Amino acid sequence: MGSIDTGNILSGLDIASSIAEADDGLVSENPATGRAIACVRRDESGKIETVLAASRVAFRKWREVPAPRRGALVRALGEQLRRHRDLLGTLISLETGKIKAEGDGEVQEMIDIADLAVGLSRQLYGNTMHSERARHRMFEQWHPLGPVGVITAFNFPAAVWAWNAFIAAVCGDTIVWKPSPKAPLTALAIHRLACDVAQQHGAQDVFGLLISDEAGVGERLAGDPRLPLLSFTGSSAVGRKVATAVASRYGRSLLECSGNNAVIVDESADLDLAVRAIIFGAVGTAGQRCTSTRRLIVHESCYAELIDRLLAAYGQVCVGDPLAEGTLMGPLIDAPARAAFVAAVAEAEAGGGQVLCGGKSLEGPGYFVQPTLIAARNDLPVVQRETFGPILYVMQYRDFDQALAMQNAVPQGLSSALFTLNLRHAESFLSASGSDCGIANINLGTSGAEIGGAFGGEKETGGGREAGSDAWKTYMRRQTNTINWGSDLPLAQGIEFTLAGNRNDL
Ligand code: UN1
Repeated sequence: MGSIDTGNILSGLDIASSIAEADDGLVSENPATGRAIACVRRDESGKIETVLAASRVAFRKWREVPAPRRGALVRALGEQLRRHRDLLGTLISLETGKIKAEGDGEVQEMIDIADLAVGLSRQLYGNTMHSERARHRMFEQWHPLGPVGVITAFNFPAAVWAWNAFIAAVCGDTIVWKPSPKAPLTALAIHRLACDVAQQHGAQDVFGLLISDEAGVGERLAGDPRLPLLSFTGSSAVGRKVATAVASRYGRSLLECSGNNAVIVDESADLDLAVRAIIFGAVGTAGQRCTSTRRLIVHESCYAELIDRLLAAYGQVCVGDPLAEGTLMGPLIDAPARAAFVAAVAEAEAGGGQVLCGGKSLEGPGYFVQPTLIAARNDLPVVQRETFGPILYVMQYRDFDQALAMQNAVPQGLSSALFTLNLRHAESFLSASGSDCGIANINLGTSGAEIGGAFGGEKETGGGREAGSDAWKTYMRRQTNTINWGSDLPLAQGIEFTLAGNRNDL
């Protein structure tokens, strides 16, 4: 870590001047050392008003810019991200503790969604329908929605903003971003790049930013009718409050909340594939993805072998400096996250769970813990919850239907995976009575989705869909148009509506 020159990174990303000199700013901490990286100016609560007002003014202009030209701005921003991929990837790694390859991967995810959004800017298609009335034409249009609030979490401090911001921008919306107060430097760096590009395209204030650790800021955004859409990534508990507040003002919310993702391994599975996918899913990002693998449901015939192989693999996971080569797992984000990990292990043990490996937090600076396997029942309360850490609960099953039922028997519904070479199991897993999750994979893990598909999940995950496919529709308002180009006024459903005494020609 000593070899990393933070000053160079901050100046390379042109945010050195945004760092507060005073000590009373928001501290960005390096979770690998527990030490401050820098102190960032907090936005005072008055700034919310300024940012929202500016976003509204910018929206009036931005919505009139042709969509392909809006796409040109996003393309330029994608180019900037390509140029800054290494620096930004390092900053993400430094600030969140994810390993450098994953920090870089997150920037790549931004670049990918930029490419998708640019293409989309020429494809915001509406349907045309055949009218039942003669000389009538009927069609739908998708119009920009307005300023979109985007509240993101620490674990994907960059990519999730890009999923929202790039799609929203080509849709003609402006964006007000409240990043996690645990990753303010990444937010500043991205915002800096975005504002520079927006400025060059005459699109000031399309991208707004609010850096704050006050709980009230999120609530204010949720309650503000100037944000017709609020995209929220975080826990289901907070998501429920956001959804309620937004719904009570007839706003739209896009929720991406907790996951409790399972991998099922059946008796026909290719265990080489399964072991690799499980390790990436459960240990990658120190188990701090919403898509992280949290439960492993294994057929009794291969349970012993798979556990043996996992134990061997877990023993080789190098935990340490996220920026050092060879490290596979960095620290948890902060002391409360580490405490939650320790508490979850204790709760699982108290409930009859058996720690097969790991289970401890590590001494020394930083918030490191051990990658952990626990044999535990699916219905234990701690197994039913999402703990953001590298804990994988393992369990056995006998019949495939039982495995499916176990996989679905949690309150969350984000991601799921089945390892099988059995066609019937695979199709059954993907069928209407199979996995109840927003994401269901065969022979690959629960995490690491590509941006081309719609991303999100059901039940307490919140039902939102971000990124690819037709997720863009959430960022626009649909208008159905009918034009009568004839000289009669026929009514739909063949209704006759004639004034008494008049000729029947209405
Ligand atoms: C998240 O953890 O909030 O599928 C997003 C994945 C990543 C995104 C995770 N592409 O794991």
